[in-house]
Amino acid sequence: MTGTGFRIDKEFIASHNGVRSADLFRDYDALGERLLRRGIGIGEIAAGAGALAVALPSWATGTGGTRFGRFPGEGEPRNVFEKIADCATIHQLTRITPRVALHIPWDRPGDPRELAAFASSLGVGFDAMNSNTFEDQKAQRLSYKFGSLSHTDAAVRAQAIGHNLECVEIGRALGSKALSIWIGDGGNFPGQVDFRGSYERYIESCKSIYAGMPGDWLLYIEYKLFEPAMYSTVMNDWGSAYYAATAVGPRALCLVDLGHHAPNVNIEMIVARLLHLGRLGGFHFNDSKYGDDDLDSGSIKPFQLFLIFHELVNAAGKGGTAGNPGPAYMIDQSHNVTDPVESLLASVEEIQRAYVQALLVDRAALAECQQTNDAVMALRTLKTAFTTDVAPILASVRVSAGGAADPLAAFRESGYRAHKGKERA
Ligand code: PSV
Ligand code: MN
Repeated sequence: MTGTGFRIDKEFIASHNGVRSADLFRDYDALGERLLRRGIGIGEIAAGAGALAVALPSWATGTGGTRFGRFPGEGEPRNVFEKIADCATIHQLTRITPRVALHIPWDRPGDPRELAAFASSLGVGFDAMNSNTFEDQKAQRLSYKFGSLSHTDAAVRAQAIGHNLECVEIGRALGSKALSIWIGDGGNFPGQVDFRGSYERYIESCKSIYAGMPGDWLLYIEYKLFEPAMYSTVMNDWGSAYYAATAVGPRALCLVDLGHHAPNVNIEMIVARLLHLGRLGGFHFNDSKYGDDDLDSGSIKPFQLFLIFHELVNAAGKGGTAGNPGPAYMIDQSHNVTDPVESLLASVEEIQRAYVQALLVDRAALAECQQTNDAVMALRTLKTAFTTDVAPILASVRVSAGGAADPLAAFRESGYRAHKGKERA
């Protein structure tokens, strides 16, 4: 088993928190007083904040890149063990990222049991398995150049199905309970792909995968409007994902990757629709300005992130998540110019912030505004929650759970990356 190398120790976190604790208590109490005036008990909100869990993507711990280049930083993880170690560090500082979503084959473990033991020794487990039939691997028999699960050739489809089932097998040994499927299948030119035929073949392939999954596993169907196919994508939008999920089976659900929509699409409304239909599986959080930019969560459209959580909290309160087995929150980002661990720390904080702000919405007041068609006050009700500085709640929840008051600052102060620079030559 690989060693972990440098780890941030508990004493370091305690001293980081120690110098901040007096200010933090004051800020928390002041916020508690302000919230009480709005009829909100800060303790209940803090409990909600602490219960949130966000999965980290194994593939985002190293520098991503674009097709124009990649600029890796010092001390990046060289293998899946080092990626898990980085994810565990993020969990150590934030306390709400206890699981890692693994990508096969990028992070294929030699012995899954060894990896599971290693992860567990660092206090993390595994979330959804992510298959990859959008690239060809060395020694792969048949090419995915013209598709995988929807390919016209049954042999290619069988190979892609086999790969997904292999991901399930690895996931079983790791303690995962879900498989996420995202395909790059589609066409670059009008006429290239038979829209109906390819969609049918995709659904049939998903049915075969589903049939091979254990009975307590979930299948997440991820859609994306374009790229790598530039004209048409087989699994292109939430409606296609929704129908496919219903055709495949009750444990097939839709996965909403925020970057997989055209700019300005009303994603929060898609979330509401999928909740309504009982097929919301989960999220790949990230942010974007133009397309599937994979920027850090909350960096471009924090209000959108808040509105998404508002729909989720709203539905939970109304029992509207029945049929949606607690959406899986995962991050899917590509870090090109930042330290990936820093980007993930910042993203986790933004996701938790948006969730906590959503918990603050005065839902009775909002319902009244909606009933009376008071648009101005409806928006103000949402904005009152969205503009509340909930940082003291986030920090105090982290500190109570043994995490860092300021994860980003703690990470930098710890010298983690410099240590890894030496270890990961
Ligand atoms: C490509 O867009 C992508 O980001 C998909 O969202 C997958 O979830 C991810 O890659 C990893 O396979
Ligand atoms: Mn994704």
